[in-house]
Amino acid sequence: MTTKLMGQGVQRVEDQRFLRGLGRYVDDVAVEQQVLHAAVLRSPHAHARILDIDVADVLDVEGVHAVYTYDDLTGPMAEPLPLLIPHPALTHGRTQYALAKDEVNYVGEAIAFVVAEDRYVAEDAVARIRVDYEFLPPVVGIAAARAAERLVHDDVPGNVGARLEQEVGDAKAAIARAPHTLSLDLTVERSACMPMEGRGTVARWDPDLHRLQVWTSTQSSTGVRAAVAVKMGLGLGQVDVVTPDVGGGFGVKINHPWPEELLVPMAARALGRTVKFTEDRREHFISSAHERGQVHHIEVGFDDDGRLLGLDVEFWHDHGAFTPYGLIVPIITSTQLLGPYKPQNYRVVFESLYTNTVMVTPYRGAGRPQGCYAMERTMDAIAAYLGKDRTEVRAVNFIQPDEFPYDQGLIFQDGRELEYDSGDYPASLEKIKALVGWDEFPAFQAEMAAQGRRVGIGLACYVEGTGVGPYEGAHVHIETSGKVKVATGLTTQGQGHATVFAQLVADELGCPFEDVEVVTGDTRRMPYAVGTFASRAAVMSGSAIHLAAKRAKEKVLKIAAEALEADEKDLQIVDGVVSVKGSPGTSIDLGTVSVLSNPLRYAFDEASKAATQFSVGDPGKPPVPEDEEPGLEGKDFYSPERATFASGMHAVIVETDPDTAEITILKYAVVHDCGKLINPMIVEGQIHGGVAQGVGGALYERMAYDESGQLLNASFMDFLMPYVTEVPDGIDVDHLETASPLNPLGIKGAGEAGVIPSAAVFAAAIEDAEGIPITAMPISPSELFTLRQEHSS
Ligand code: MCN
Repeated sequence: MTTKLMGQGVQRVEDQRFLRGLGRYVDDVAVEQQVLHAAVLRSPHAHARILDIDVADVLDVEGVHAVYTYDDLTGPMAEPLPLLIPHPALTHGRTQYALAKDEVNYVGEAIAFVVAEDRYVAEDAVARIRVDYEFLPPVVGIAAARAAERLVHDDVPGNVGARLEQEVGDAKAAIARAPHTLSLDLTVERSACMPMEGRGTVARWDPDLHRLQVWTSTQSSTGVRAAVAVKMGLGLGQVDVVTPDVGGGFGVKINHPWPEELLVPMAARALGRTVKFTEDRREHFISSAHERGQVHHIEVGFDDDGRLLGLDVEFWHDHGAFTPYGLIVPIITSTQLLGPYKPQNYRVVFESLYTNTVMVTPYRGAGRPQGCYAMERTMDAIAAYLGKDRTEVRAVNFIQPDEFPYDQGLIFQDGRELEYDSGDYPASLEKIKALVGWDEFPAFQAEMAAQGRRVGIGLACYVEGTGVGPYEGAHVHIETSGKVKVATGLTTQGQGHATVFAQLVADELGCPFEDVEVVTGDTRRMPYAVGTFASRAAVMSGSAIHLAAKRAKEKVLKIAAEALEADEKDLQIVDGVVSVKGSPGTSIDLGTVSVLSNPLRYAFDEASKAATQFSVGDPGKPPVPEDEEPGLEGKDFYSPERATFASGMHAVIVETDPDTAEITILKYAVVHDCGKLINPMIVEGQIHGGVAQGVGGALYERMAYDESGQLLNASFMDFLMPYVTEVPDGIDVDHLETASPLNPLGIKGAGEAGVIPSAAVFAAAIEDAEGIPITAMPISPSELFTLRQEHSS
């Protein structure tokens, strides 16, 4: 028997291509001479009324083909962009127009769209557009939004887009009765992901077929297709969206559609030419999306052991100028903040606030990093207050392995109760303590202190609802060559999907791994799909692919049984050959079974695996068993009952320089439980990538807005990202595999885990090294330096 590939660290099939520069991104498609290029005029002001736009000078520029402003938009294109995830509490949801109408609400908002022979001409033409503005006072930051002395949207009182409260038990009463209480104020600054490839879209209109072909760098091809069809008054069947390689998404590319994803197809149809837009880095900073910015106030009551008796959390979420993704980020914070713990009484209330800054959409981790930070800092504060070990306080609050499924009593975005399916938090804690050397650390700290060096250790725990629905599908097709083509509608941004999905197909079908080719993000191949976000591909597409391969296998066995005159039950498939068990000579390969499944009987050349000629076969005999359709394929969809809960714990040891406040990572350890692993090497890669991103979020990255709403660090010269020199050399990862009972393979998601506990774990470690409370993240060396001075004075 062939060895099962699930669970093995199979090398990524994608890497050869990527490492040799053969990746094919949106900017690489449709590069023929005739392509027209687009550039966007963006608002230089955070808040202003548009009095007049003068484009008279633009069309005179040689090489300019068109210029569009709001007044040129018609029909659905002139309506606001869709609010993708509405929520009843979002009483004042607002989305932007593809091109600003009457008013601009953040620096970077698109005002005009120019299409020209090349990008240089387009940019020059943009510079000739004159706009008359009436300046309006901007609202920047959570404090200004709460003060509500100025409004972002005239018709949104107090700048409050939504207020949502949930309560389990009676938190305030429990806190009032508790033997010990604490209160904390914790801030996380706004930040954003920085994919190597920015946003980009190409569109071509076929006037004969009345079809639109779009290539776009997205996390949801089907989402873009739906938006383009709706906005351009086309049928879904008239729009094909292909997502080639994507150089990173991290959440920012799930916002479907971006204005440019609509304007490019609109211009392509109007001009009858292929049109392309590629975002530059400054545009990414000021006109894509940000996240993270939240301020939290926490009241907690606990007993002598640190057991949570009541937890009352209020937080304020900076939503930016618009709410395309509804309340998804703060709802995730509010419902997954509790992590692996079971407070007996919990109240959470948040306000989602408008500010004149770039809008917020989910960024890897999506609200969980903030929630984890709030909860874990509370745990650390309780331990410090009681003089207990931080791990002990956590352990007494864990949901125990025999308590699953565990219902926290909270309602998620979809209106359903949030229930954790499985986990083993005590076992994770033991593993992380061993991995980081928790018990040995105090001796090391004392030894270092004797040398005048400051070291600290931090630990943080989290859970992550992964693999959300509603569905994902897969199509498995065995070709006459014996090769297997697998199509899934979701897109891929570097997660190694082509490898893991091939592993699953090879396992189920019994074909060689090398014979499986995975196609993603092409609406022509899989028109019904949702997309890649919320760490859902492994659970959703993995399950759908497993089920589709199972169907294909059933069909293979039926046809082969007839061809081999054997009973299906006696057949096995090994290395792409179906044979009778115990009689290996009686066999037929998958390619030949595929030939047999076709009503047009091909004469097949075994050596070249090519069809040489065909006939219609025996007209009196159906090509496949009576209850089967022709063709050797399997298709299936998977729709989960609810999200499956992955979990994990991170620990870090840092050293802080007593003079310069430089923060050095001495050790970083991760214990992660994403259920059954498909490919541990890929999961570890995902975790390493997440940790690197988390290091950036915890120590360096913030969006530095000034009071007028200008983003002062909108370039890589000023926005600090960690380089390889700042990311720990060895990130030790250990796995726990608590199978999910919710899907056929027992898997849970892993793609966001690495980034969730970063702010929490670094704040804890720096606090331990310095002995001063860390309540605002990120914390760079200069901020640590200032904190020290404040504390010593
Ligand atoms: N996996 C596995 N076994 C499991 C769980 C996962 O082998 N039990 C594998 C999966 O098969 C997949 C990878 O690990 O190859 C991540 O799986 P999953 O958790 O399902 O996450 P998705 O594939 O849905 O990816 C989305 C997730 C998110 S939400 C963001 S944001 C993110 C991330 O993945 N953006 C990324 N990782 C990224 N990695 C790269 N390189 N680029 C991005 O933009």
